[in-house]
Amino acid sequence: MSQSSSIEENNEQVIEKNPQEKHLADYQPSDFLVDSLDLEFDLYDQNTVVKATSQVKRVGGDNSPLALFGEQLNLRSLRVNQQTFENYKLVEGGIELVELPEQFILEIETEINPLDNKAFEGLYKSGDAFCTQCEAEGFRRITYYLDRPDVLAKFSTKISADKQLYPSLLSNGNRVEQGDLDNGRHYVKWVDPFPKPAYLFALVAGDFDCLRDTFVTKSGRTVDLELFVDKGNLDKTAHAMLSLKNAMKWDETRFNLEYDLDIYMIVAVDFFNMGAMENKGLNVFNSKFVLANSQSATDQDYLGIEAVIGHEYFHNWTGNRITCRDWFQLSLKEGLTVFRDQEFSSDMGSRPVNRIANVKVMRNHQFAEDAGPMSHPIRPASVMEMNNFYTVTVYDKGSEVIRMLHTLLGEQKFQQGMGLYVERHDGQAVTCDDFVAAMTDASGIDLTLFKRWYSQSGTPQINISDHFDASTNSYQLTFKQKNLPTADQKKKEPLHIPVDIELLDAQGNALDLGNAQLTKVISLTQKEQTFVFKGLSEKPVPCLFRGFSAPVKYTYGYSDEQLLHLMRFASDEFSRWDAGQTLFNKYLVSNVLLKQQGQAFTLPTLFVDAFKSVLLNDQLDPALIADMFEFISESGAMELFDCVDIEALHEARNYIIKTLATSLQSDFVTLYHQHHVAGEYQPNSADIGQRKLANCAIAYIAKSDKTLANELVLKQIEDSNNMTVHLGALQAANSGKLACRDAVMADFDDKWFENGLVMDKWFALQASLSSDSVLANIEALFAHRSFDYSNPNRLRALVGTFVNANSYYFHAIDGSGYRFLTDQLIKLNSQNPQVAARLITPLIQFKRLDKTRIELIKSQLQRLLAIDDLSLDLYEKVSKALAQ
Ligand code: B3K
Ligand code: ZN
Repeated sequence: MSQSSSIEENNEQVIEKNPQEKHLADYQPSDFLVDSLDLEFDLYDQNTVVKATSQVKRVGGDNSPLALFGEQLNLRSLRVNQQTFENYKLVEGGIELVELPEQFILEIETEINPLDNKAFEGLYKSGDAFCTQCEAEGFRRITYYLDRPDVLAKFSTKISADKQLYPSLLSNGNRVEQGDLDNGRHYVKWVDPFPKPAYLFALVAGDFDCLRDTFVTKSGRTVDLELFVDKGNLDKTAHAMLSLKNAMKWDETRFNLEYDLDIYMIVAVDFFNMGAMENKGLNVFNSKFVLANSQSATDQDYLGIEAVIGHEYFHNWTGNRITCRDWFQLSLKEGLTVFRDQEFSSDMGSRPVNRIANVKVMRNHQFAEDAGPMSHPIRPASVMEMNNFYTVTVYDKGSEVIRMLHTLLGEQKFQQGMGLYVERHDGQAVTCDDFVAAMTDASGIDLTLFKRWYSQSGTPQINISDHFDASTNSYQLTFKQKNLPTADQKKKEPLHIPVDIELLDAQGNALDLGNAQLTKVISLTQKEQTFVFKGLSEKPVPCLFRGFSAPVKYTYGYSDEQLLHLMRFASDEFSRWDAGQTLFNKYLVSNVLLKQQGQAFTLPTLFVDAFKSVLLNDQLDPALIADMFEFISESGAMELFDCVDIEALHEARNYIIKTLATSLQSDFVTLYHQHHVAGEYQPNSADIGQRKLANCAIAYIAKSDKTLANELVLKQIEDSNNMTVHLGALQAANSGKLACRDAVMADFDDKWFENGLVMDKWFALQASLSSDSVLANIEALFAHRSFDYSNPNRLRALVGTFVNANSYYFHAIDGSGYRFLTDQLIKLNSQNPQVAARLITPLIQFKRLDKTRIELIKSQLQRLLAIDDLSLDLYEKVSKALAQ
């Protein structure tokens, strides 16, 4: 790959400009618009013919050429106003047409090869079915087109295919025509009445089972709901359908948004790069987020399905009806839609448990991204490969930014803002600025400063100190805000940070913060600010950033006693959990230091007592108790250090967990027996919480009394009537390396080897085994009867779990983990660069490692850089990592 670079002055920052980078600042509206696009597909495995007829008009740029994007296409013919047209040239990434009339009909015929498309972008085959994935820039692999989100056209789609092999021919909108053709073929024509960008186009052809249902909208329209799955999977569709109906109802109730078409279809496919895709009226889903029954899916799978079904459904308004002007605005739809799906899950289930799960994503993944070579604001300013920006920053931090707006405005004003946003922009392609403007105008709240969150990357660090003056009964809280430079941006400004606080007295009661308010949201807007609370008779324990009110790292010199106080008395259950996490992290860091100084690990009695009181608190939701015992991951914990000692971190973390397991063994055993749910499987919050706590307990028992745990595991498997309980036992056997481990793993394999999705759980267990032989096992498992290297789910389960969740072995000092991952990336680079670029993450986030490991990693990155046809997806990440 050839590179050249020039230096450009940009504000005060000197930024090296890579020619392959596209910049937000360079946005130009299109000189041409498309009123309608009529597509005809003649489907064949290796030579599908696509006829695209569009009505195009010039809206700007006097004589500029019409530049259409196109990749991997074989052009068969091109006509303008019914005449063969020759004023075009094929260029890198597309085609350029010149000397065009102001308004014209453009007909393009291309041929494509879906069978050979293993990148799963554009039209491809998933098993026996044809399906598409067009976001972000996949439509250009189907035909030459203005494949950009601000070009909205009315689509119609006619699909012809073999009738026996492909009885279902699906696309966006409403079915308007169908019939038989010669040679055993048939066709269906679809018309989508809503103008849309090409990334929302979808086509599916296959032989499916279908679950049908209906939903009556609040205005009384009946919508047909159709869920297509591979033959034989109908018994795994009920939960997805229920989730869809719940999502439709919830969006009407909470957001006042109603579905618009007469039909909503979801198709589950096995080969899919991500979770799912919100194509208008025809969602395509990774089967992982559709298929579930009690035998094959865990509680977590059920919750994941509810969240993703909700997410894609909510996109119908936040994404489809109102879309993005350009891809830099991705968080406009993704951050907002993640916020909406998080709220949906919280309203359907436990709010604190959901909040904890959201915050874990931030702390275990997003903070590291923000501190690494791919650091970017939620609205990136420059991008090489758009697929690289479907990130935890754009999605999850994006959602945190929306959540802060919600905190600052309150539900009522926030919903007024949403209403105004929809009223103003329905049918348009807009920007994040437009969204914030609607929020500002509806609420009357000035968000000028707040908007920095959209353009500034990095995790703010907030240091908090306090002072109590007994003579004046006043309490001062001082906040210092630090925004360190990141890989993409040197200069930083203070951000507008909402801090939700509560002050607790010695008895654990919340103090009056004025006007009988027991909690309060204060706004930080400067580098340093002090807030004074009057009329307090004692120094309180401050509960800060309740509910994780801002995506920041914060420190306050909490004593152990204060943390214990918060764990007991904070009114916000999230904050109780958070205090437990802070306590854990504090002793994780101190024990790592002890180890480095050659001293023995140690924990104070108070530490164990604090967690014991959690186990004994029968007022707490069992799910929350289980969460209190799930600590920051080893890779997430790297963020707690400037330079991390991998061995010491691993040992210290194990030591603390083992100490809790041993000291609280009898309590875990009691809880285990109390929370074992008998009877029919129900995926409701109460039962889910019980199973979660029982599985947590058995995992801890497996770390203290192996004989007892072995017995319990075998019995649990024998008695289990659902996957959650079965897998919980397996996890305990695997993480505790119990005597029965190999046998129960082999039994599971025998039982489930034909079900790839279930086997992913087994592959993930294999990959997370804490053993010197783990890597050799993984290499051998590539040949396992259930493994398929071209299936992204299998790869994520085996390779992804190892590199992300088995940090200690991934970072082995002999470099074997790094070499292994690089080998896989080289294999994947040409086949599926998108999946490769996702798997590389732990290899580029190396700045907190020691010199030896950094050198080992860099030499692997150099190896990647040297391969002939390195994809832009990998090049962007590798080059940024090496530039660090
Ligand atoms: N919008 C899709 C993601 C597309 C990713 C393209 N690489 C799924 C979602 O966020 O709902
Ligand atoms: Zn989304």
